[in-house]
Amino acid sequence: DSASRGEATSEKLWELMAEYIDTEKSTIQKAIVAHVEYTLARTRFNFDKNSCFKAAALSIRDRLIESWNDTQQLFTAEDKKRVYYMSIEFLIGRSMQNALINLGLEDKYREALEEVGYKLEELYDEEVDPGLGNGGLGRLASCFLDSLATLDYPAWGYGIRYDYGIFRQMIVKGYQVEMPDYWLAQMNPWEIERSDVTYDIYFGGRVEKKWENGIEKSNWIPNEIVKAIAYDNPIPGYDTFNTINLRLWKSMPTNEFDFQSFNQGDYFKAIETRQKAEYITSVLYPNDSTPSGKELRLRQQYFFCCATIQDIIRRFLKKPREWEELPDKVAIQLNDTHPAISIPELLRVLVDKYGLEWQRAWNICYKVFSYTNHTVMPEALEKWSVELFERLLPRHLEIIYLINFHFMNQVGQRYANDPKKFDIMGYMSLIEESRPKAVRMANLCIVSSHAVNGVAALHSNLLKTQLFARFHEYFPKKFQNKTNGVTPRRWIKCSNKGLSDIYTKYLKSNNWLSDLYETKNLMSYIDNEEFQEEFRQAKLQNKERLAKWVEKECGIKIPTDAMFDIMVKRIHEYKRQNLFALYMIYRYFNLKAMTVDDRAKQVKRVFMVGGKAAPGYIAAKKIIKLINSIGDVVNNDPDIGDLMKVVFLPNYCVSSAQIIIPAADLTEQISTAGTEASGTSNMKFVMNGAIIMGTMDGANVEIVEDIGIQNAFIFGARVHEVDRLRVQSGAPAGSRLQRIFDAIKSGTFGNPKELSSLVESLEQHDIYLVKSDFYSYIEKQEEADAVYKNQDRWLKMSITGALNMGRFSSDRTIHEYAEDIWDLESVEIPKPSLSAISR
Ligand code: F58
Repeated sequence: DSASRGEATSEKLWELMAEYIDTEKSTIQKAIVAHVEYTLARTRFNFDKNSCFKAAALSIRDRLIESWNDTQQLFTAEDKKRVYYMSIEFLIGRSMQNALINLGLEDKYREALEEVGYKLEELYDEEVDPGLGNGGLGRLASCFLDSLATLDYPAWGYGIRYDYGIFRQMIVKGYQVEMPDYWLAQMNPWEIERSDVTYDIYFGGRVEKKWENGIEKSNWIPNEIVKAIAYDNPIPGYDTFNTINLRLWKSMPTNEFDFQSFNQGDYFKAIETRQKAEYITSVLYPNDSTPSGKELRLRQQYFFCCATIQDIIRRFLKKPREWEELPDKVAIQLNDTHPAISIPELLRVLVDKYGLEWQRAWNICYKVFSYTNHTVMPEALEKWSVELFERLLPRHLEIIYLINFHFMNQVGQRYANDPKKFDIMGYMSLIEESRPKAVRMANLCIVSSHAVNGVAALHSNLLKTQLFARFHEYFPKKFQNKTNGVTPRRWIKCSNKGLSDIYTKYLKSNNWLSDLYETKNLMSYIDNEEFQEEFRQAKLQNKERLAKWVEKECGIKIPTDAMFDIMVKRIHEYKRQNLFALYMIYRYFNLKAMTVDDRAKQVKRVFMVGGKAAPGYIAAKKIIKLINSIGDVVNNDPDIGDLMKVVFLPNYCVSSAQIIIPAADLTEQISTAGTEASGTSNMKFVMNGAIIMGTMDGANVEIVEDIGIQNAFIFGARVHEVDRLRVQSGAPAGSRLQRIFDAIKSGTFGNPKELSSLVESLEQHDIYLVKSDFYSYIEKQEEADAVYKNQDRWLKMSITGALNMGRFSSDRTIHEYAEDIWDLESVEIPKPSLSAISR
C-alpha cells in the first residue's frame, strides 16, 4: 500500500543522506572534491586555496541544510511558539570555523584537508567577513542567534542582505579613508537564495476611504512596488542538531509598472525605476549612535519590516486559526527602533487586509511585540519627519495617529487633575510637535509593546528613572533588564585555542562551552603553578599572534613582553578614546623626563586603538588622526624604543577582533558613567583574561560585581555624580593636563590647525567629563603598572576575571528573554543516529 511505499522510499532516502553526511574522513574529502569539480567547475590544475575554501564551505553547508531542514520541519510539526528577532543589522563575522565547532567537526575537517594538502586555519583566512552591522548592536544580534540555536529555541532572525556592508577602513597618512565593502564579489557559500520566497512591498500613493456596513474601510493605493527576495543563512547551534534560520531580504524590481512606462515609450525611465528598487538594500548606513534621517533609510526599514510581517503571517496561516492565537505562536523582538514600523504594519494587515476591528487588532499586536533599547543618549533616538512618513507610508502614519489618539486619551484621563497634564501628554506623545513635526519611534515602541528592556542593569535603571521616566510611571511593569552577553563559542573557543584547551583539560569536558558558569570551578587551581603556567603561555601565544598581525598590517614591530593595553570599539566622544590618547601623551612626557636608569625600571606598554568613525563624524575622525600622530612621534623616538608603542589597528571588524581581544593584558572600557548602555567587548576581553581599566558604566558594573572589584581598575565619576560635574565642566584642566593640551595645540602631535579643536571642545564644554576624570584615570593607570610589575598578582587577577564570567554568556541572556518576555519553550531535535542507518 501507499503508506508503506512512502516509508520505504523515505528509508532509502535516509540511507543515502546519512551516507553523504557521515563523519568519515573519506566522506568529507569526497564531498569537498565533488564541490570543487562540479559546483566550482575546477580541475586538479587550478584547484587552489580559495576554491578549496569554497568547496569545503559548500560541503559544510550541505550538512547545515540537512539539520536545518529537519529543524524547520520539527518546528512546524510541533507548532510551538516561535520568536522572531528583527534587526536591521547582523554582524555575522566569518562562518566556517564557527560552523565546524558547532557541528563538532573541526578536527575531522582539519585531518581530511591535511591529507589533500591544505591547512584548515589557512582556509579560514580565505573567507570574507560579512560586515552587515555597525558595532555592538549588530554583533549582539548575531551572538543571540548562536545562543537561540544552541538552546534549541524555535527562533528566526530577520534582517537585510546589504550588498555593501560597513566600509573598509584604511589609514592613509594617519587619516581614516573609507572604501566600499562589496562583500559579495566572490560567491557567498553559506546563503541559500529563495527565489520562491518573494513578497511585494508598496510605497507612497494615497489612502482611499469607503464605508462598508457602517464601518470606515481604508485602502492604501501605493504608487511604487518593489519585490523582496529571501536569502536564508543556516545558523547551527553548538552540540545540538538544531539549526535555525537567518532570513535576509534583498530588494528587486517588479514587472508591475514596467508595462506602463514601456507603453509611454520611456524605456530609460522604466530601467531607472527598476534600479531604484534594487537600490533599497544596497548599502548599510555607517552611522553608529546617530540616526540618519534619510529617506532611503526609512525605505530600508519599511522594506524589511513589511517582508518579514508577510512571511510571519503566511507561516501562521498555514493552519486554520483564530487571530487571537497569534501571540501564542509569535513573539517579535525589536532590536532597537529600526524595525518599529512592523507595529503599524501588523496593525494595517490585521485591520485593512483581514478586516479585524481596531481594538481586537491592537490587543493582539500588543502581546506580540517587545522592544530593546540600546542607548540613553537623547540625540540617538530615532525620529522621522511627519512629512516624509506621509509621503512614503501614508496609511502607516494614519495608524500611528490612531494609536496616539487612544493613548493620549488614556494619559489625559490618568493625569486629568495634574496641573502638568498637557506637558506630560506632550512628552509622551508619539508625535513631537516640533517644526517640522516628527514621529518618535521609541515612544511608538514603548506604547505598543508588552515589554521594554535595557541591556545592562545600570542602563535599564536609567531608562526607568530618566529617559523614559514618565512611561515607567505609567507602565511600571513593562520595564525590564536583560543584561547583554556574548557567545563563548565564537569569543573563547574560536578565538582562543590555548585557553579553550586549558578549560577542557582541567574540567575534563567541553561542557563549559554550553554552561560558562562551569569555568568558576577552576578557581581551585588559582594557586596551581602548572595551571598558571599554561594560562600564561596561552596569553603569550595570543600576543605573538597579534604582534605578527600588527607587523603585517601596520609595519610596526611590537614587543610581546610589554603590557598590551587595548581599546577597540566604534570611535565616539562618549566612549572617550580621546581620554586614552591624553594618557598616552602623559606617559610619553613622563618617560622623556626620566633618566635612562629610571626609564629602564618602567613597565613597557603597547597602546593599541582600533575602530571606525562614522564618515561624517568630524571629531571622531580627528581622534583617529591624533592617535596616529602620537604614534608617529612616540614610535620613532630613540629615547623610548620598546618602552612604549602606539598603534592604530586599521579596519577593526569581527575577524580582527578574534585576534586582537585574546591578546590583551589590559582593556580600556572608559566611557563616561551613564553613557555606554552595556558594552560587549568588555565581556569578551575579560573572558579572554584581560583586566578592565574602566568606569562604573554599562555592564562594567555587573562584571566587577561578579569578578570582584579588586580584580579591575575602576576610576572616575559615578553615574550619580555626573550631572553635578557637568555643570562645572568649564573648569580649567589642571597643570599636568594643560601641558598636554598645550602640546597638542602647539603641534607636538600632528597639525594643530586640525587637532586643536579637539582640545578646545574639552576646555570649553567637556560634556563627557574628560577633564574631571583625568586625574583619577592616571592614578589607576599607575596602579596598573605597579600590579603588572608583580606578574604573579597580575596573573591571578586575570585568571579570576576569566573564570567568573558565567553570567555574560549570551546563553544566560537568551534564556532570560525566553522566560520573561517571549514565553518560549525549547524544541530539541533528536540527533539522527546516522551510523545505525547507513552501516
Ligand atoms: C550599542 N549600540 C551600545 N548602536 O552602544 C552598546 O553599549 C551595547 O552594548 C550594544 O548596543 C548592544 O546592546 C549600538 O551599537 C548602533 O550601532 C546603532 C546602529 C544604527 C544606528 C543607530 C546606532
